[in-house]
Amino acid sequence: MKVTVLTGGVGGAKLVLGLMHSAKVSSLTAVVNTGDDFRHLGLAISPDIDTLLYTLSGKADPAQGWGRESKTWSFMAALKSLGGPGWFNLGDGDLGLHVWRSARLAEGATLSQVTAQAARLWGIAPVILPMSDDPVATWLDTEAGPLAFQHYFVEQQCRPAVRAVRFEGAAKARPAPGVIEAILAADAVLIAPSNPWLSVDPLLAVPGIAAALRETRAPVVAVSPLVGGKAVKGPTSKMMAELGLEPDNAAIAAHYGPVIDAMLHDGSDAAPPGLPARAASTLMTTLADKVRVADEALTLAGTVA
Ligand code: FO1
Repeated sequence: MKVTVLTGGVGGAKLVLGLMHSAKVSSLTAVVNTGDDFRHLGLAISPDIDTLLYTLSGKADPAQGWGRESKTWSFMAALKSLGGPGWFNLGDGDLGLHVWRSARLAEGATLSQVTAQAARLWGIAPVILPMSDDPVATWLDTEAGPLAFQHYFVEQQCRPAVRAVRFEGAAKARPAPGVIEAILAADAVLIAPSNPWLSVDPLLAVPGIAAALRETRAPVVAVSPLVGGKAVKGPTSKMMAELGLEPDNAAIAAHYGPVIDAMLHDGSDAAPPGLPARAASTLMTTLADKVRVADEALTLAGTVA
């Protein structure tokens, strides 16, 4: 089965890893959120692409999910000793990717090209596509004023109440080469259990992507990020409350609207009304869990095809 998955963040990378190991999947394309991307200390950081590259090549730090395993922190210690910013942690091993990417972009390569090159060099078989090669930046309007995504997520630890989320540059961004084709040519399209408002909406804000999801003949299945009314990681349910929504699958399904055809959700939560749905245990701790959740989502896709 040819599968395309829209993903962002740590939860999304777990599902993509499960899909990569699923016997049902013959070819896999991951379209990745780049709204979290930013320039930090002159470096081009693409956190969700980094997380996927590390996860699929077996390099991810297993405890935190992001960043490279076996970290040493000499760079951060030196930076802090000079009064440099210490809120965003770059392990010594992570710097290799960030410095290399920044140099390749400065030479004129696109983010798609740099990402494909890293995937090839690290032996990753699935195709990894940024949602766009054009800059898109997620901003949050909060009770503490406007915050760029990483300042909200990492520096402020998601504390300020969110009033609105916006994606700067999205209206003018073009889908990266291959994104629309991967959605239209798939047998099944999945939306990973990433935060719908922070990690999936940036993808849907790039002109052409939501239209392709509506147009594709493939069933589009969202995997809910909720387990027992809460996200496994991150601020999804807190944000939903701040936006005046119930933290449930009905609100998530309503948010995605006509873009999705079905939802896989955890058995501890109610199904969204009026939408084909399947309940399963969606907690992805072991590799076997990840493959099982991937297979459950594809089984559901098969029933709505
Ligand atoms: N997440 C954190 O919570 N703290 C960090 O210091 C941090 C550093 C970091 C460096 C490189 C990178 O690729 C990701 C990093 N992340 C960090 C994760 C990042 O904030 C992601 O955007 C979130 O996990 C949301 O997807």
